[in-house]
Amino acid sequence: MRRVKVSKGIEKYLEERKILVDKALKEFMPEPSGLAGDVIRAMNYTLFAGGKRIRPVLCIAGSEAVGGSADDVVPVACAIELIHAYSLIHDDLPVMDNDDFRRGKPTNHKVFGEAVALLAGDSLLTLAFNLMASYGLDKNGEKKALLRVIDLIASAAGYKGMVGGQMVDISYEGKDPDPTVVEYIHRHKTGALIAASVTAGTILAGGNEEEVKSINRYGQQIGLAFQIADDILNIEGDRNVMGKGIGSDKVRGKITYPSVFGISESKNIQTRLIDHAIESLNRFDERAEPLRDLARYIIKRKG
Ligand code: GRG
Repeated sequence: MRRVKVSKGIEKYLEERKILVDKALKEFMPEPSGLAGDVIRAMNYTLFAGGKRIRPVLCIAGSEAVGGSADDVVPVACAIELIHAYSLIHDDLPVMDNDDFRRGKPTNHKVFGEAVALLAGDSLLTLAFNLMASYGLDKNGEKKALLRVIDLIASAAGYKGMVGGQMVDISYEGKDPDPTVVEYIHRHKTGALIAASVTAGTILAGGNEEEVKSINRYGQQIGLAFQIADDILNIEGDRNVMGKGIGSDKVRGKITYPSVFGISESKNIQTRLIDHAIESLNRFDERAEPLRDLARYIIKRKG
């Protein structure tokens, strides 16, 4: 197995962009108040309970790769993080994965109860679309690109993407490992939103169609590699870094890359995906360097 080297600079890049995203999220999020304050409290709880902010950072990096800036895309990058937070809350519910801990903290329903957690997820999802629509209403011009991005993100989050992947994931629990099914689950459950994040950044920054296509290909490849890395961390990860239980996939009979291909071959597949992702960026100059480093980081991360 070949070792992949991650540049030290990527950690600084991630940290700086994460600070920017966190600041914007704080500005966008409502304070818990009024009769419905409990649901706002629950939304804020998961949104600010840690998290790497990898999807919004990818959105920013997708913009920067074609000469755009973080400012051009921050509202959309934040909207994507709201969608991600919703998916985690719902994923942890007893009717889904029934997890008690995430990011080292009790899951949303453990703190607020199942009904409030369900509503908090629903309102994070809907708030994401409010945020993108009001950004469009504020902006002069470029509305077509924004509508295209909203359409892309809605598809990636819904039955054609994340929800579809989750559907197959839960319906195949306990069934025989199958390579076609596991690829479908991972590309949809996790890969779709990751690919949409980086592609959205490129579209909003005015990337041309060839650039958008290449970035989308890159996103699909790192998206699949990201979930394979998650499968491997569920076996080899450190509970303290992960902030959640290890080994849960096996207990639940989940179809994962290691259950289909074994750990060693899963690592080889990951490395090949990252190589292909980086090749997709051949036509880009040094402004795409963070994307190349993010691809390598995705399979080297510890949590
Ligand atoms: C529609 C009822 C309903 C539920 C939807 C679609 C869905 C629930 C859940 C799928 C989302 C999910 C949990 C995918 C797994 C992807 C994954 C590896 C999540 C963790 O992402 P990180 O590592 O998390 O980016 P942090 O904590 O860094 O934000």
